Amino acid sequence: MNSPVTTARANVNLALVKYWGKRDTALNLPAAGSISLTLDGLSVEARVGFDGGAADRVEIDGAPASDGEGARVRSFLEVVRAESGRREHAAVSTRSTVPRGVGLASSAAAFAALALAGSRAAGMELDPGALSALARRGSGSAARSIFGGFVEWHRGERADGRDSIARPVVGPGHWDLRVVAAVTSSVPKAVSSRDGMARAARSPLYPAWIAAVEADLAEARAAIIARDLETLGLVAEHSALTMHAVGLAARPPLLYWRGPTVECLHRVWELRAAGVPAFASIDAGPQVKVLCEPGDAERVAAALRDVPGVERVLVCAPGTGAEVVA
Ligand code: 2P0
Repeated sequence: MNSPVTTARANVNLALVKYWGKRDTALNLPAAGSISLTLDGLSVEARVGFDGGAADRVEIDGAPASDGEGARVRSFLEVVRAESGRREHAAVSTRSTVPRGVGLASSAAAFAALALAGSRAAGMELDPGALSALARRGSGSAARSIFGGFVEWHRGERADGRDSIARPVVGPGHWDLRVVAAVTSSVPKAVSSRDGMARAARSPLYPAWIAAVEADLAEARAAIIARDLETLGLVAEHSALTMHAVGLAARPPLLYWRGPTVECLHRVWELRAAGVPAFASIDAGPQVKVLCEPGDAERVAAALRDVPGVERVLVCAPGTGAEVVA
C-alpha cells in the first residue's frame, strides 16, 4: 500500500549544556542530560514516501547520498519500519540550508525532520515525546530539534530509552536571545561527533565531566527560567570548554579547533571585558557560536567578522520545533 508522501522541516539547535558521551551507542542514549536552544533559519527539509521501490533511495541536496550518509538514513528507515509495521522501501530526499559536516548540527535538524516526515509517511501519529525518542535513534541531538526554544533532553533511566526524550524547558517566546555563529572553516571535519564521543569516553577526564553535568543542567535550567543571561552564558561557555578539555586529554588527542577558533574566543572575552554580555560555545567543529542579547548581536557579529580567518558570520534568533510542511 502506498502512503502519502510527507515533507517536514526542522531547525538545528545549539547545546548550552553539551551532550558528549553515551550510555548506549546502539540506541543513542546519553550518559547525561543536555539543554539546547533551537535556532531559526538553519533548517533541513525531509521528504519521505514509502513507495515500495526495489530498495531505499536517499538523495541529499539534489545528489545521491554518499555510502556513509545513505547507510545512516537507511538504518533510520529500518527503525521507522519496525515501529510502524510497514515493510515497503522508501524514497527520501533532504534539502538543507545548513552547510553539512562543519559543526553546525545539520544531523540534528536532518533526523528531526526525517523522524516527523518518516513517521507520518508510515501512517504513525506520534506524540512529541515519542517523536523525540524516534529522532534520537538517528542522531542523539535530533531529539532536541523536535521542539522550539529552550529544550532539555533527559538522560532517562530505562534500558530501552523510552524515557530518554527531550521536552521544552519554558513556553515559546519566553526569552528572545541571539546566537552569532562565526564560521572559521568549511572543510569537513576529520573526526565525526560520533567517533569523537567514543574517543572522549576513553579520556581520563571523562568520568569527571559526566559527574559535573547534573549541576550544569540545574544552573542552566534556573537561569533560563529567570532570564539571567550572565549565569546561562557562563555555564554554557564552561560546558563547551570542559567538553573540549576532555577530548584534549584523550589518546589519541581530539581537538576540533583551528587557529581562528581560539582568536574568536579571545574576541568574545574582550567584548565581555568591555561590558558586552557575550558567551562562547563550540561544538564538534571549529565554529564559534556566541550567545548574546538581540541588541548586541550586530556588535558581536562585527567583532567576529573582523577576526582573521573567519569566513562568514550568521545571526540566529530562537527557532520553532519540527513541523510538517507538505
Ligand atoms: C551537542 N554535539 O550536545 C553535542 C555537543 C556536538 C557537540 O550532539 O552520535 O550528531 O548522532 O548521537 O548528536 C553531535 O552529536 O551524535 C552533538 P550522535 P550527534 O549538540
